[in-house]
Amino acid sequence: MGALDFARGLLARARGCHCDTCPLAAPSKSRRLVLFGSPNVGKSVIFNQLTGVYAVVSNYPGTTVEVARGEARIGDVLLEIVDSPGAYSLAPLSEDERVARDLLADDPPDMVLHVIDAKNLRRALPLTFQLLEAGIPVAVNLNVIDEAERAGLSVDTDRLSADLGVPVVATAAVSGVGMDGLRALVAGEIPVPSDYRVDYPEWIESAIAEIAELLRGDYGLAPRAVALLLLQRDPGTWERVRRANAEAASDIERVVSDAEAQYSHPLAYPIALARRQAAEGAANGAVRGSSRAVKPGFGESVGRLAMHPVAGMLMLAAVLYVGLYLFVGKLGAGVMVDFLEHQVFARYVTPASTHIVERLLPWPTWSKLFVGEYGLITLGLRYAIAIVLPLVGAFFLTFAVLEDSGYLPRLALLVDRFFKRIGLSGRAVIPIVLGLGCDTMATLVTRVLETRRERVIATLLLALAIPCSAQLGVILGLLSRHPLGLAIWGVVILGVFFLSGALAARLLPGETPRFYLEIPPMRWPSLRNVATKTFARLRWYAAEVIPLFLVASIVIWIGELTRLFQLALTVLRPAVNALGLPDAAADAFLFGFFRRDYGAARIFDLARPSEVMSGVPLVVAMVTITLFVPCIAQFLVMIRERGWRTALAVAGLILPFAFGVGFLLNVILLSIGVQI
Ligand SMILES: Nc1nc2c(ncn2[C@@H]2O[C@H](COP(=O)(O)OP(=O)(O)OP(=O)(O)O)[C@@H](O)[C@H]2O)c(=O)[nH]1
Ligand SMILES: [Mg+2]
Repeated sequence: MGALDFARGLLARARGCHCDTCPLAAPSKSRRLVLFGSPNVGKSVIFNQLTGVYAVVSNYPGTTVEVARGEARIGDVLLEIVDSPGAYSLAPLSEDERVARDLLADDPPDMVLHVIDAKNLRRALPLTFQLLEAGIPVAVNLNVIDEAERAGLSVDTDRLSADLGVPVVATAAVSGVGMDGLRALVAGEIPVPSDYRVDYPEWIESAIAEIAELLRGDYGLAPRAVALLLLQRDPGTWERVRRANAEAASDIERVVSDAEAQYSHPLAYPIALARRQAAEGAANGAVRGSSRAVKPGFGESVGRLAMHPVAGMLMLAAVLYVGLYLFVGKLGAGVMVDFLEHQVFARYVTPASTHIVERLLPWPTWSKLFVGEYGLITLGLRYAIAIVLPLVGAFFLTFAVLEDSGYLPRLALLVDRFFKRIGLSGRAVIPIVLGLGCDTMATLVTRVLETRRERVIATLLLALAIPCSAQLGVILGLLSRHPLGLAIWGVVILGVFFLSGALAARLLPGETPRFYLEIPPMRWPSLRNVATKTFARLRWYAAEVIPLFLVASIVIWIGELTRLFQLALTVLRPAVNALGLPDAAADAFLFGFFRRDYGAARIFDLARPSEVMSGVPLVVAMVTITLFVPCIAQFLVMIRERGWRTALAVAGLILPFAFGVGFLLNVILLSIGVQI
C-alpha cells in the first residue's frame, strides 16, 4: 500500500544517504533506539528531527499506526531510530498499541526513549515504570516543555532523574529547543537499567515472584514485566506463554487465579493503583506550579465551542463550507482544474504531444497508446495531473490545517452520540474523516479502533459511503452549480452511511467500546508542518496515482486492440442504462474499478459539456460512483488488515448495493419529477 511503500522508500533513501555513500569513516558504535510513549506527545516530531526522515505529525492521538525507521549518526555513534505508535501501557487495548508493545518484546532495543508531554508527567510515569520493569535501558524525554512553562509548570529534571535512576532531558521539539541535549543523551553511554521499583501490595509481589520462577524461555521483556502482564490477563502475553512454556502454563494459571481470588476486581486495578501512587510521589517531588491557575486562552475557548452540541454543529457546518465547498470545490475543482486543463493541457501539452507522437509513430494503433481517446498522455496523465492532483492537493492542505489545530478529536467527541448508533465510538471519526482524503490510507488507520467489530464496521463504511478527496472534489465541482443536486447527493450518502452502519452494528455481535480519547490542546497550525505534510502526501499520492493511471491507459489500449474493452462496455451498458445514464457513463464505471478517483475524473470529463450528462442522471451517477466498489489499492489493504473473507464480503456486497441505490434513486427522482 502506498503509505507503507512511501515510508519504506524514504527509509531506503535515508539508509543509502546515511551509511553507504557517506564520506566519513564508519561509525565505531551502532545501536537501536525506540521512541516510545503515549499518543500525541511528539514522538514523530523527534523522529523527524533526529533522522531527517518524514513521519506524519498531527495534533491528535493515534497519528502513527505503523513502525517507522530511520538512521542518525551522532558523533561516532550510528543510531537506528524507531518511531512507534502511541501506547498508554504495555498491556495493549488497541491494535496500534499492540504494534508498539510487540516492537519491544519481539526484538528488544538497546535503549528506549520514553517521550512524555511535560504537562502530563503524572499520567505518563506509570508507563515509565512499566518500561523499567521490562528491564530495558530507559531515558526520559520531557517534551512540549514550552506549553508546560506557559501553563505555569516547571519540572526539576535533576530531581526526577535522581528519583527514578534514569537520565532525563527536557525539549520543545517543534522549535528545536533542547534537541542538542537529547542528541548527546541518546548517543552517550547507554543507561544501566534502573533499580527503581513500584511497591505493589505484598500478595501481588509474591505472585510476581512465583510466576517469575515458573517462566522459562525468552519473552523479550524481563520476567517481572511478563508476570505483571499475565496477572493483568493480557491476551497476547498469555498466548506467548502457552506457546513457549506450555508445561508451566497451568501452574502459572493457578498462581494468577489464586491472586485473583484475593481481590474483588480484575488485578489490573490494584496494579494500576500502585503505579499511580508511585507516579504521584515522583511527580510531586519534581513538578512545581499548577496548571489550574492559568486562564484558558482563545484556542481553548474555540475548542470548547467545537464540542458544544449546538455551537459545535454550526462550527462543523462552517468548516465543511469553507474547507470543502469553497476551498476544494470552488478553488480546487473550479479554478485550479480549469487552469491546468484549459491553459496547460488543452493549449500546450495535448497539441504538442499529439504533434510529436504522430510524427514519431505514424501508425495509429501505436500513437493511440499515447495520444488517443484513452491515451497515456491525453487521458492518463491529464486525469492524474490536471484533475485529480489539484483536488487532492486542495483537500490535503485543508486537512493538514484541521489535523494540526486539534479540531478533529473535538469533532470526535461531538459526534460520539451519533456514531454509537452505528456501532462505532467517536474515536472512529479520525479514520472516517481521513477517508475523505484517501480511503486506502484510512483503512490502515482503523487500527486505532479497539475491537474487531468496530474495525470491520469502519472498513465497510469507508469502502461504501466515504468518497475520497478526488471523488469529493469532482462531486463538489460538478454539483456546486446545482445546490439541489448536491443536497440530494449529500442526503443519500449520509443516509446510506448511517443506515448501513446501523445494520452492520445489529448484525455483528459485540458491544461498542467506551469512548476514550485524549483531547489535545488547540494549537495554531504550524505552517511548516502543514506544508511538509501536504507535500509528503502529495508526493506519495503522485507516486501511487500516476503509475496506476498510466497502467490503466495501457490496459485499456490492450483491451481496445483485443476488443475486450468494448466487450466489457457492452456488458456494463445495460446496467448503466438501467440507472438512466447514457452509454458514455459505462467507461467511467469501468475506470472506477481501477481507482475511484479515475472513475470520478471520467464523469467530470463527461459531464462538463452538460449535454452528455446533467440533471437527474448526473446526480444518480455521482451517488452510484461514490458508493461503487473500493479501488484496487483499498481492496489490497482491506485484505491485509481484515483478511480475505471480510474483504471479499465487503466488496461483493457493495457492487450490487451501489447499483441498487442508483436504480432506486433514479426511479424516485423521475417519478416525483424533480428538476435539477
Ligand atoms: N508546542 C509543542 N507542540 C509539540 C511539541 N512536540 C510536538 N508537538 C505537537 O504535538 C502534536 C503531536 O505530535 P506527534 O509527533 O504527531 O506526536 P506522536 O507522539 O508521534 O503521536 P502519535 O503518532 O499519535 O502517537 C503535533 O501537533 C506537534 O506539532 C513541542 O515540543 N511543543
Ligand atoms: Mg507519531
